[in-house]
Amino acid sequence: MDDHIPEEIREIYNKVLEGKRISPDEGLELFQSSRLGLLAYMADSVRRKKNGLLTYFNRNFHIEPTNICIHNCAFCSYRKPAGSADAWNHSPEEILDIVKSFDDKPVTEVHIVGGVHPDHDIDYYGSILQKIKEHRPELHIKAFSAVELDNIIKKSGFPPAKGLQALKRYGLDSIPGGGAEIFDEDLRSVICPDKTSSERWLEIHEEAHKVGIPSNATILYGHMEKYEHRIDHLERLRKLQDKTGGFNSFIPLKFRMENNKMKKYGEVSIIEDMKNYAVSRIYLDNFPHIKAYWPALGRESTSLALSFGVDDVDGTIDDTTKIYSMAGAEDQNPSMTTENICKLIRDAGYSPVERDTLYNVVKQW
Ligand code: V47
Repeated sequence: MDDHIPEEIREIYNKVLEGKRISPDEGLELFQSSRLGLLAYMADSVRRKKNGLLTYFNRNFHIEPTNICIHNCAFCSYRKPAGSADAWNHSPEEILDIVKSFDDKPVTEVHIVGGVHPDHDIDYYGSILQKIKEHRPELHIKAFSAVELDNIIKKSGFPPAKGLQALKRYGLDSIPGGGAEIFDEDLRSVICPDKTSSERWLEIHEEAHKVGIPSNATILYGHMEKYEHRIDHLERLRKLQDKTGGFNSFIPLKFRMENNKMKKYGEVSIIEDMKNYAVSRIYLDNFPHIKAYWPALGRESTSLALSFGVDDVDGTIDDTTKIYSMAGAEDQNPSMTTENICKLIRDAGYSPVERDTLYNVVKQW
């Protein structure tokens, strides 16, 4: 194999196979390399050292409390103005009713994320958490992106650690990775100008980790960013993970272009998707898991991504999220049975494992 490795990446290839960390310049070199098979081989070797052939999924559902939002991100297809016919804003009681509709299903996680409604505060979020925990204490609540948390913590007047501790007492178990978008400040000022800064996003995750709340991280890629911006994003995450160790998984989110103001950038190819998974796996040597979020990526690409470093495909979802169907993803009603997910994983040559949110094994399928 070594004879076929181009000179410019031979050193990087050796480093990756020896389990050594690569530098930002080396990460950039990998993005610029067009040798997709080689990237797959390197990323797969990193994933095998960490997770063998195991590929994780869980049984989960989403609740989106509102699609009304004080922010107006250019990539968002989901936000609606308050008062419009298709805007919604659920009360904590209505959210509990949605949770109750899953009483007869063996779900282990509810993922709650939505717009930043001007009226929501820490009491509203606390009430949601408390009601769910009273009703179904063992259900893991992965809730509220750092952008939602930023808003309610500011409103409460608490320092981040105190606000997060309060939410933890109400029942917050972990934080999803949304709102990271792309950390570069210049790009952020174009695609989500008035939103939580990168520094604040990282601060909230750091404080969460310190008070014992684990989290995920995302990147929104495939729009106007350059490879340098992706590496900068990965580097900021890798540094924070060195400090706290609180991230579970990294989730690259492919930009989908329908019904939003960024359609002019189009969507990147499947080659670019796979390259992005592979470089993410190789670069983030301190992240235990890389997730392909199938409702955003599509099922076939998700299956393929398993050969490019991905070891997690998220969950069954049960048709409970609208964020990606509105942005043009193939699955307009995203839902997979456990059998569908296991087949998708086996077809790619890997072994399906049902996990809980914190990657404890529920069942090896
Ligand atoms: O932050 C919004 C993205 C995110 C578009 O932690 C878009 O397990 C592409 O964070 N094209 C929210 N992406 C979803 C999210 C998430 C999803 C799955 C699992 C986890 C986890 C977290 O969705 C937003 C934004 O980056 N997004 N619009 C779009 N048009």
